Amino acid sequence: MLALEALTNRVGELAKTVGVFIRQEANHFDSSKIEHKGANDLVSYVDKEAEKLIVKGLKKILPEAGFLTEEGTELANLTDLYWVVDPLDGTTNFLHGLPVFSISIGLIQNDNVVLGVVFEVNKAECFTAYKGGGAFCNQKRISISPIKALKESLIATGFPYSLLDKKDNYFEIMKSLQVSSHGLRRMGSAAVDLCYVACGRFEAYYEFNLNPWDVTAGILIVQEAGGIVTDFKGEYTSLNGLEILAAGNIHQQVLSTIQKYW
Ligand code: 2AM
Ligand code: CA
Repeated sequence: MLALEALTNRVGELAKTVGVFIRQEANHFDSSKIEHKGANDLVSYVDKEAEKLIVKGLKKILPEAGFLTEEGTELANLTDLYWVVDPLDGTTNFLHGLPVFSISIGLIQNDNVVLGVVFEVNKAECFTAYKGGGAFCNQKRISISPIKALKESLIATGFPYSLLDKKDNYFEIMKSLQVSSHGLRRMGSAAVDLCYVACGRFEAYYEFNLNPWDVTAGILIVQEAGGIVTDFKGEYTSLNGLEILAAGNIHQQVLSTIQKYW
């Protein structure tokens, strides 16, 4: 049996330490240091260095676990116990000097997320959860928004980088939700979007075509805060991030809108 509470605390401390590094680098970052992984897919030495620090720390905390990491510091090793790491979620914000970016670390045991930590660097908010233990922000218990009406809700989304043949469908969903809610927000860090659903700042968040490291930790944090996370069919989402809808009480209302146009 993993001692999940103690593990979560140690991972939270690690994320905060690496967050200090990222924040320092943010103060003197210049755009000549940006590399392109693909169109719109940016990375810097900060992502890579932060990932090395995280992997080193996690190996000390739980030597037997494998890794799935965005920058590939470790070869993917998806055994019955592995970490899923995004060292910098919201890289585009970071590179443009915008404030919303985070570290996201999840732990998967036998295909279930059992631990999630998201550290939002600029507000220094550490969101944590472990399976069955509730969700927390800086050690204080958090829960989803009590709001039940779509028209009183604030909804987060992203603009997917690859829309394939779904571009018009996606914009129809956005149009519909925009006029029937308090509005839409596009923060640029999926991990932060999920945590903001968990603590009730957003009533819902949906996106398409993400990667596992963007969503793994945040999914558990939403669930432990009382929220629902599904794909666009309304079924439990596997952790690939391809379709994700996370919400509290308005889950069914947003799902219906998505399904009308998807
Ligand atoms: P990243 O910053 O770690 O790359 C923003 O809506 C979300 O999309 C972020 O979580 C961001 O993660 C992710 N993202 C950024 N570029 C992407 C790309 N080219 N393909 C898929 N997801 C991307
Ligand atoms: Ca990243």
